[in-house]
Amino acid sequence: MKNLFTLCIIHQHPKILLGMKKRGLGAGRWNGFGGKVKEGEPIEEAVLRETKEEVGVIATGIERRGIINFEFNGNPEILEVHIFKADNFLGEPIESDEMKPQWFHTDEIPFGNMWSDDIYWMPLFLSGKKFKGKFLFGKSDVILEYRLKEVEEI
Ligand code: 6U4
Repeated sequence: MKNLFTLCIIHQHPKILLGMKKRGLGAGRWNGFGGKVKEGEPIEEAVLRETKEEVGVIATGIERRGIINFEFNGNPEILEVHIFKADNFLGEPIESDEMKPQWFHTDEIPFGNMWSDDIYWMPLFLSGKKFKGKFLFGKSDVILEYRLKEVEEI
């Protein structure tokens, strides 16, 4: 079974906007904004909807940069996460029930308190590359296996 998710990172060099996830999948970690794509919903609409819901802004200049499949050992569900970059936004970031936003300098990204795969693909993301990959997690989100490659088109 495959479920589609979005992840939006607002990148205004040298800073990125992340949110501390307050509940649900990935609670207690910094992450971009996003969530499950609804049945029949275009992915580009889903990423804008979730970003608005979670941080109160309308992301602009969005571009799809990565697709990563995540699997958890012993669980047949695959999370296919589409990662977008937004270079601007309308409105002001505000805290929601789900996320507390904060800007981070790209040299001070809190990888120790993020999903453990982020440190692998974030350098590609920050340098403007497109990428595809797959991560298999074991217990406590330890990475058992991964593949990650830069691609020309996504
Ligand atoms: P609700 O509470 O209904 O909005 P739902 O929409 O199902 O939840 P949510 O918001 O918890 O999902 O979305 C999970 C978010 O975490 C998505 O933006 C995708 C992201 N995500 C999932 N696995 C990830 C991983 N391994 N690394 C990462 N982000 C991940 O950086």
